[in-house]
Amino acid sequence: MSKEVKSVEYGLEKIFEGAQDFLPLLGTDYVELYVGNAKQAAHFYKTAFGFQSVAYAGLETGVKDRTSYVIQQGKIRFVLTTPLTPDSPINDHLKKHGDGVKVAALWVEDARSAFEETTKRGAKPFMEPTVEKDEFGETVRSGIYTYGETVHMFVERKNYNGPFLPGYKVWESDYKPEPTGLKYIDHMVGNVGWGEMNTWVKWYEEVMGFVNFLSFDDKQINTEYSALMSKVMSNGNGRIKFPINEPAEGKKKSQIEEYLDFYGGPGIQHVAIATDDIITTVTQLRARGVEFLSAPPAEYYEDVPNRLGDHMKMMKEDLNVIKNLAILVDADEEGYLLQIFTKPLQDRPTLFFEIIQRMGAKGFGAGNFKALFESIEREQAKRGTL
Ligand code: TYF
Ligand code: FE
Repeated sequence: MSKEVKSVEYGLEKIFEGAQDFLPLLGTDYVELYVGNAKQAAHFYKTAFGFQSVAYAGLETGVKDRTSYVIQQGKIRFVLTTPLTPDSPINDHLKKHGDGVKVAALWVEDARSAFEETTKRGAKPFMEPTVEKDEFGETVRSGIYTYGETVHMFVERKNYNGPFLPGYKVWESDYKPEPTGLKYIDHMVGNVGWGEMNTWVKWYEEVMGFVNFLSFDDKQINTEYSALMSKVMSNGNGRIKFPINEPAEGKKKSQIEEYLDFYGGPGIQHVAIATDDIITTVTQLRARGVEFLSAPPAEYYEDVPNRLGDHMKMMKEDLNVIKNLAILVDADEEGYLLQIFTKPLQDRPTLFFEIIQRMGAKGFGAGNFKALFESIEREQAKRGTL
């Protein structure tokens, strides 16, 4: 059931009551993927999604054991990292998890205090506060583990104005595919094991000072075959949202369990990226070969006016265009939202992207869950993992 967390207006921000401010977060800083071939992955994310080259670290910059490519679009910054030598610990991560998100980095005012405040509340350290310097200034970074082998880095960059982080050089590239309208990361979802969701909800509350502002149980999130539970954690200003999913018992295998099997444990399931023109974005992405989950049946779209109620009047998108692109539509009290999900972005059925356009709605498309999960199950059935 949806737990009500009161929110109040505070200046321009909505502040969730109950959230603690011992860990003030300025935003998402970067998302780092460990991948088998960073050069090819960078090309794929640039070509398919319209990211631009920003920075590079590797043999040419004196880094001996890995290569990292930094790409950006809007406020979204991805780092694609691959090991260069057999003894790099990144290989262990890759062997176990395949390509996936290693780091969800958060931009902070004070990375030392972020480390101290979270580790004293029980966070497992990943990296002690570390000063890094180059000709562009200095940064302080620290890091803690969250679920599985996933890490939150804290990045303090007020004394730095280089391309990315000290040690990286500008990556000049003549290849600049058109951006596709991707603006910022709306949320990042983690999948955790059976019975572990509430442990991680408590972890985000106690260690990070977050609040649980939306919950979905297996009565709400189920299809004929499978089920899951989900709780959305948010920081105080609502800018950082980390929903957490747990599999639930159904007639067949939950998509969360499939993820856990192939990822070898908990990890980040999807990164939701905001656009303010989903029709243009999705049209572009499709033209570049991005594959999306299949459309729900025609009745789903016939029911949209009913589901949107009053919000239908403010909907400016053409429902037929929405339908032809297989975009999903949902509404809550405050407005509506449009969303669509890619197929997995690598061979293992693990990480995928969501593209979302919020038109006032603050929710997560609960009204789409059934259609979405049925579409995921069609894919699971093809893989023989349902
Ligand atoms: O982030 C969310 O909650 C929505 C819906 O396995 C969702 O995007 C929930 C679970 C899931 C896929 C999408
Ligand atoms: Fe999502």
